Amino acid sequence: MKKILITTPIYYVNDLPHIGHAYTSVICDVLARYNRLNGNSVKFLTGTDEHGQKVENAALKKNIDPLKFVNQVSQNFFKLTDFLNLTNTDFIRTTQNRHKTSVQFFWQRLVENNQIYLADYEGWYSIKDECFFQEKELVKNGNNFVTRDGSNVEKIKEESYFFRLSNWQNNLLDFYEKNKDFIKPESRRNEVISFVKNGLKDLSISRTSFKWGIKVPNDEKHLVYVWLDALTNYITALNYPSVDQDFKEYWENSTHIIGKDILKFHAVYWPAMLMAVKLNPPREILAHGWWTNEGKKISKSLGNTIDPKILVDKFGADQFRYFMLREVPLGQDGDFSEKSFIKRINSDLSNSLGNLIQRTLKLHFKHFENKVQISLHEIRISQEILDEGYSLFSTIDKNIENFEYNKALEKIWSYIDKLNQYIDKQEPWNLVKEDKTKASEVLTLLIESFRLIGIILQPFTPESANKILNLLNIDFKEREFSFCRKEYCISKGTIINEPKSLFPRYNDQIS
Ligand code: ME8
Repeated sequence: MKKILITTPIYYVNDLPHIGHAYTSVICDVLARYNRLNGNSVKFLTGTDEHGQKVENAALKKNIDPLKFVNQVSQNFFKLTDFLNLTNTDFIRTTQNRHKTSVQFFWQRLVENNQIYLADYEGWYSIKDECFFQEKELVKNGNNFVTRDGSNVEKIKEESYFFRLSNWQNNLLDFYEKNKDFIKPESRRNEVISFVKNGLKDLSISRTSFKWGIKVPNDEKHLVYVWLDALTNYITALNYPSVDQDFKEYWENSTHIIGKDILKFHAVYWPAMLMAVKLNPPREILAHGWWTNEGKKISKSLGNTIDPKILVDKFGADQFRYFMLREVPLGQDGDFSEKSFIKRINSDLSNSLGNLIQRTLKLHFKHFENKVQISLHEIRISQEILDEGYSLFSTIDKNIENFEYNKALEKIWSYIDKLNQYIDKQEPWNLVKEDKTKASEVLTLLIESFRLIGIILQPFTPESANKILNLLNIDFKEREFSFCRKEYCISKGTIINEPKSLFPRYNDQIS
C-alpha cells in the first residue's frame, strides 16, 4: 500500500466556480479513486485561496468585510465537491489558523536559512494574476502595458522582502534533469526549463499596500505575498510544521494537478522555496489545458462563464465528468459547447453502454428469471470476449500513469463496442427460442463483462458504475480492481436485479 497525496489548486474566492475549476477537480478525483481501488491510501486535497489584493478588492466592491465575503464565496467551492461527487479528504481555507501557523513557520525557516532580504520593489503588478512582471514580459495596448494574456498591470513601488530565487537556478535545472517526469506533459516541461535557463530574478514575497493577508513574522506592516501563502497550503494539509513519517510518505508521492496558467508558480517558485527550507519538491506536476466556451475565452466580463452546477442538475454528474475527461487529451485545450456535450453523452453513455446493459439484462430477466443460470467455468464459447475484459486493467494502468484519461476511456468504449457487436452477432433474443443453454451462456458472458466494466468505470463515472454493480449484486468488498480476475467471476445463482434505464437520452436538436 502506497500513501499518496493528490491536490487541486486552491481556487480564488473572488468569483464563482466555473467548468475550468470543476475540470481540474474531476481529474484529481479520478486519480484519487483509481489509486484507492488499487489498494492505496489517498489524501485528496482541495480548497480555497482567500487572501490577497484581488480578493480584498472583490470584497470592497461588494462593500462586505473580507472575512465575511470569503466565508460566503468559499461555500460555493465547497458545494462543488459535493455535486461533482469528489472524494476529497480535506478542504483547506487559507484563512484557517492551521494555515497561518504553517505559513509563518515556513517564512521563519526561509529567514533562518538566509533566503530572504529586505529591499525596494519597483515594477509592474497584475492584480488579476497576483503576479509581478518585468517590463520586457509585457506588451503595449494603446498607451498602457498589459500582460500577454491581456491582464491590466499597475506600477508599484514599495518596500518588500525578496526571496533569493536567483540562487536556485542551477539546482532547479539539475532537479528537472534528474526527475524527467516532474512536469507533465513534456511540452510544458520544456517551457519551464527554457524559462529557468533564461535567468531567474529574486522574487518579491511581501506586500505593504493593502491589508488582507497573513502578516510577516516580526514585521507586521508586511503581508506575505499571496502565492507564497497559497503554495504552502499543500504542506499545511500534511500538518506542517510537523514533518513526521506520515508527512514524508505522502509528500514523496504527491501530485499537483493544475491548469497551465499557474505552472511557473508550481514548477519554479515552489520547488525552489521548498529546497530553500530543505524539503523535497513534490513528486510530479500535471499542467492541463484550457477550456473555452464555443471558441471564446471564458471570462466574467464576457458574461460567458458556464456554471457546472447547472450542467450537473440538467444532465448528471457522471455525464459532466465523462464529457470533460473524454472530449480532449489532458494536456490540450478544449472547447465546450452544449451541442457536443449532448452528442457525446447520447452516443457513448445512452446508446453504446446504457442500451447494451438494458437489453441484455431485460432479456435475461425475461427468460431466466433473476438468476445467473450457469457457472462461467462451464462455458466453452467466446472466452476471448472475457479475456479482453480482464486485460483492460493492465492496459489502462499505463494510460492513468501518463494522464491519458481520454485514451483509457477510448479503450473501455472500444471494448463496449465489441460487446455490442457480439450481442448483435449472437442474437440471444433468437437463441432463446432455439438453444436456451447457448442463450444463457451468451448472456452470462455479457453479465461478467458488465461486472468488469462496472468496476473499471468507478473512478470516471462513479454513480453509474455503482448502479451497474448494484444491478449485478456485486458485494462492496469486491469492487476493488484486484477482483477483476476470472477467479472472482460472477457465480451461478447470483441474483440479477431488474434493469432500470441507466442513462437518459437528450434531445440534440437544440438551437
Ligand atoms: O490561480 N480551463 O486560482 P484560480 C481549464 N488561487 N482550467 C481552468 C480554467 C479554464 N478555462 N479556468 C480555471 C489560482 N481553471 C490560485 C491557485 S494554488 C496554490 C493557487 C482551473 O481560481 C485551473 O486548474 O484562478 C487553473 O489553474 C485554476 O482553475 C486557477 O484557479
